[in-house]
Amino acid sequence: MTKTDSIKHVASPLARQTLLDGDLTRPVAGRRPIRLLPWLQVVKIGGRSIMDRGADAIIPIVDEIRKLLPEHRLLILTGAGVRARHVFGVGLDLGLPVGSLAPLAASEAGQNGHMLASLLAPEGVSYVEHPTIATQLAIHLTATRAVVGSAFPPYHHHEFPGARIPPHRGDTGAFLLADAYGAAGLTIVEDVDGVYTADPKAPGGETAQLIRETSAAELAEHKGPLPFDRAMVEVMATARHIERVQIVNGLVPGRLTAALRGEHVGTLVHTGARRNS
Ligand code: GWN
Ligand code: ATP
Repeated sequence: MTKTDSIKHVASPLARQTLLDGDLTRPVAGRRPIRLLPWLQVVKIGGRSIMDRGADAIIPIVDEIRKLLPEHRLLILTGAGVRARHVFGVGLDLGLPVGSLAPLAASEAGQNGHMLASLLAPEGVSYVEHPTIATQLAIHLTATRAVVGSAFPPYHHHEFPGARIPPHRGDTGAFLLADAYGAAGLTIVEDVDGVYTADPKAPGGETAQLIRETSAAELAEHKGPLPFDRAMVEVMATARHIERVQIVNGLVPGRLTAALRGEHVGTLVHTGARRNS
């Protein structure tokens, strides 16, 4: 056999079949992926719920994160907040497609990240860009205890066109990263104690009950609003590593610290991922 022939016939278990038939690909592609950063803790800080409140909410969180650094290696991701709501309003009025609105909102999430990282700079924490999160997180988190980034996934004009408001926002982006890296956990920091039966801040919300523990499957059936992206609930169903996410109130000192120590201090949402499956 000539050298050219042997190159043409590179052995590959997927070489002779369509990738569209799940029965054929499952023996090769059905295995659980490895955990790339099993020591990583991902923390999503709400844009509207925390960052938009300014110093009153941000400074205590920064103090808490500072004290957590010796215990954990953190990827801190910030959501977008009210400026993104404004840009959605103007953009929708102008008739812009969802793929044009997605990066506009994403840049607001980035702005919040830049501000948070500046406050943590004395601790050696910096904002890192999307490409750095994608390919150089390990080296950065070996050099320092935490980095900050934008929670938005960089879908841009690849955003799904089903809705006019980009469905994949900060919570979805944070979950996708945590699961892709096989992180130790994901904690979502909001301005409520967790998921309630209805929005506790809406009119009539005083009767809403806190749900201490639930699952993505149950939330998929929940008709009312949730304190995070609905798209995250969909992604949770097919998660590979992250078995549960905790939603905590970042306005109450100590809740984030307790959550990262494995305590149940907010709402636990179980995903579709199963240990050893
Ligand atoms: O700009 O604050 O990363 O980390 O989705 O893309 O819209 O970009 O279009 O590395 O690639 O505004 O410039 O901006 O927030 O996303 O970044 O400062 O190409 O570091 O240049 O995937 O930060 O930014 O907004 O995250 O979420 O230059 Mo920003 Mo965001 Mo910076 Mo990033 Mo988008 Mo880049 Mo990007 Mo764009
Ligand atoms: P972003 O990071 O995208 O800016 P965020 O995560 O900071 O957003 P919101 O998207 O505003 O914040 O979500 C938090 C809010 O969700 C809470 O302040 C609460 O009023 C509202 N909410 C709606 N439904 C519920 C619910 N079922 N349980 C708890 N809070 C809810």
